[in-house]
Amino acid sequence: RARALHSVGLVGAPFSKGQPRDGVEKGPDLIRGAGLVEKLRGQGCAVKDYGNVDFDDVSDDSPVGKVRRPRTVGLANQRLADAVKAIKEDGYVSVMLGGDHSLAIGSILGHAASQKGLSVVWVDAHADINTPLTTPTGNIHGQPLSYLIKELHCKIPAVPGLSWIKPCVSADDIVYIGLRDLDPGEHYILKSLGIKAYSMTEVDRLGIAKVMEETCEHMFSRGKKPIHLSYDIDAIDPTVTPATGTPVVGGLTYREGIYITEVIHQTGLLSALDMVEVNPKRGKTDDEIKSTVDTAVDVVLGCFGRTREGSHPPNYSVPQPS
Ligand code: NNH
Ligand code: MN
Ligand code: MN
Ligand code: MN
Repeated sequence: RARALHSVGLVGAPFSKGQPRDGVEKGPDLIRGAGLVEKLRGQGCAVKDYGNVDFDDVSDDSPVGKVRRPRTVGLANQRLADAVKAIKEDGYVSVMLGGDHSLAIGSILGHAASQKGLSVVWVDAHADINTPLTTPTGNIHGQPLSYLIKELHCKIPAVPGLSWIKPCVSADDIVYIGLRDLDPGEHYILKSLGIKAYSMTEVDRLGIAKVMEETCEHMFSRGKKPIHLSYDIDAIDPTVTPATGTPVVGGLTYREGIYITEVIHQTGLLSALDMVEVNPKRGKTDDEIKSTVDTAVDVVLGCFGRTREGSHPPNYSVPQPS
């Protein structure tokens, strides 16, 4: 091929301290082990693997109010933000393999540092918008967006390890897809900030095609900005992707989950992707783990032009019998 169709900069973030269950730090190496890089190259992408970010434990990291491990999570996200910023400055679409969803803090901040403004598409069973004061669990993977949204900044108390975070997205720049398990504070925040959200009810009512059409309309209504797609594997139904920390029944089908990526690819605006919350230790069998990891791989491939109708190289010709 003369020219790569997409330039992908891959970074692994083997980090689990945004939530209490181990295993999610194994996500990056498992997803690579399922052939992600080879498959991306096979569909015409130029891929640079930046390897895994090195994370340090902060030894004395006692909870602050309800918030668990704020210094460890804060430091990890500073490291990740630098890595993603460097990938963007090198000219790649950033692909961050988690790890838990607290990593969206660093991924989005690093991405935002290299662009004027972003649209964020958050595909998840959960809204991940609890503040340090609304969180029922204290787990930061349920809070990342609260630190990143300008309109919420006045509701965020100073928490050691996290106070460096400067909000970089507006409530209007976010679209949720797949929601079905929100805490009361989260539901209030979504309604009061008027954040665009397609819960599973809207997916049922409208169908995924209309949901994506409206998602694009909403994003493009105020100019075409680079897209940050933050994809929590638990958005997809646990019959398909059971190996995740907080599975919720009634999720997206495999087909709906992939269709989202096909439409995002077609916009030509995808600038960064997070693929998070794959946790092999939460799979009951090898088949459960494999189905989860393979689906995560397919989500990434869909974002970079894999089509279910098939494809052929531009210079293809049917062999002639001689
Ligand atoms: N809303 C809950 C919390 O804040 C659960 C979050 N869990 C997730 N989010 N997996 O995607 O702790
Ligand atoms: Mn999440
Ligand atoms: Mn989730
Ligand atoms: Mn393409």
